[in-house]
Amino acid sequence: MTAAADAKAILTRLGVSDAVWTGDLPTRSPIDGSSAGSLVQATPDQVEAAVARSVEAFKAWRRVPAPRRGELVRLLGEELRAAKTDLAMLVTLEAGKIVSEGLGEAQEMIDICDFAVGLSRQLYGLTLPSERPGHHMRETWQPLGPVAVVTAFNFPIAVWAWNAALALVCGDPVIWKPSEKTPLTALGVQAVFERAVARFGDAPEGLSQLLIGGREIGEALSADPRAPLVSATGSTRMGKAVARTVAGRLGRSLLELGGNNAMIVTPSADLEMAVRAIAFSAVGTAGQRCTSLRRLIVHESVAEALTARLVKAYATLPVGDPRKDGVLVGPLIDEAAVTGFETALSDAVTQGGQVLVGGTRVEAEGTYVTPAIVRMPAQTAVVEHETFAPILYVLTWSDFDQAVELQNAVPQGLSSCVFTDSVREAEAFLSAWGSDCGIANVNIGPSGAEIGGAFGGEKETGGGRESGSDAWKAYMRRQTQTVNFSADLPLAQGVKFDV
Ligand code: UN1
Repeated sequence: MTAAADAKAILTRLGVSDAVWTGDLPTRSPIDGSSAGSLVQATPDQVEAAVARSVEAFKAWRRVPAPRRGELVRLLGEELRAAKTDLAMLVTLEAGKIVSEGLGEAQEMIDICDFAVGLSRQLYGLTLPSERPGHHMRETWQPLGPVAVVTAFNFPIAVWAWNAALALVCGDPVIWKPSEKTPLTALGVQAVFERAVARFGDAPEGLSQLLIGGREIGEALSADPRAPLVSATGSTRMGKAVARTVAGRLGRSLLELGGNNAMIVTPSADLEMAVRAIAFSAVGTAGQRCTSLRRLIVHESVAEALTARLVKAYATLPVGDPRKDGVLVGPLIDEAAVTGFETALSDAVTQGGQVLVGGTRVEAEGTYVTPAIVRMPAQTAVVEHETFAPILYVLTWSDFDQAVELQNAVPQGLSSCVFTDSVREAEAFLSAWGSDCGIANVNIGPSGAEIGGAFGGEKETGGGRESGSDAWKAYMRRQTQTVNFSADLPLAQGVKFDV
């Protein structure tokens, strides 16, 4: 069976109707290039109707007590557990992740549901002392309204869950526009969501809607004032377009865009551990995570030893069908990604780079390449750019402050890490003058964050924070409330206004 046929069979098992296959959005598995057909896309009228339905759903959902809203997310978590292997396999078949990473992504959905269930009994505000006698002030978090969620191909389901689980407990309906490269996993998730809704019983219709299609859907949602929040994950170019449109109507956007993540390796680093961390973060998901390691900034005294070990490890990396046991590197998402990989490598060489290992297309059906390590003389233009493919640029340093400066001297600011046994270096890296990224790690790679922390980054990464900690606040509106329980009407700041 082709990968596409496998994916179609899973969708049928999850209860997705065959009617979805009667459209013109082509689908394709990067594993073997196979297609199971083309999908129906949402028309502009359907997008309009979905937003209208979401507005109605909001009117009902915001009245449901938050812990009861949490019950829906608890059921969603149960349904996701039951469907975990099917959804994970869809991720493998459609996005090309190895089985363990597909399962990890499905687990990330389950984890955020658990988090959101607990959150549904918190959503805490503040009480504040009023300067006026017999008055009471408090700060409350209220539901915001329909949330438009635009997701990327590389985490085709977890990022929806980060947004949806929080939005739903916060009292907001969701309208989901998945990447046109991964609509099948979205259809699978939507079917699982509908199961949770059926078990919940009295959820309003259209609490989470799926709109399959191209960028014009994202554009319509970004422009629509009925969606107070647009949460978008993808390229910096896309994010800037969303930000402009949403800002034009003074809406809120939550952006999670490109990363150009680095690891600083110091002389005291445990190189054995560093090699393992580098391999997972630079090569895992075929270098197609926002958090993938792209720059290795290594002290000159250990550069030779470390690169020699890495080259050895890369030389035997199992690249191939991600369904097979032992394979660690699946395909790139499509032909355009292979072209991007090849162009970046030839630019790197033009800019003085030396390819130490990998960097070639694998002759096979599907879009496979061998992960590359490139030694660079300096942080040239190609290194400052995020290429969504497994290319690791190696730069060297002699002074720690210089290494941190180099790390921070790129337009993106998502994730970062240092490998060191020195408390001074570790704490300096985590200090106000250290890493400028949203995520900073010590002795672990830059990728594979847990859901409990806020996820996102600075500068061209977009500034948004999703997932754990208090990221939920982006999905609510803050209200300052003052209640007068006295029989007088004193004014603030001592103002007198007697009529
Ligand atoms: C992404 O690449 O868009 O930290 C998200 C990680 C994953 C999420 C990545 N938990 O690598």
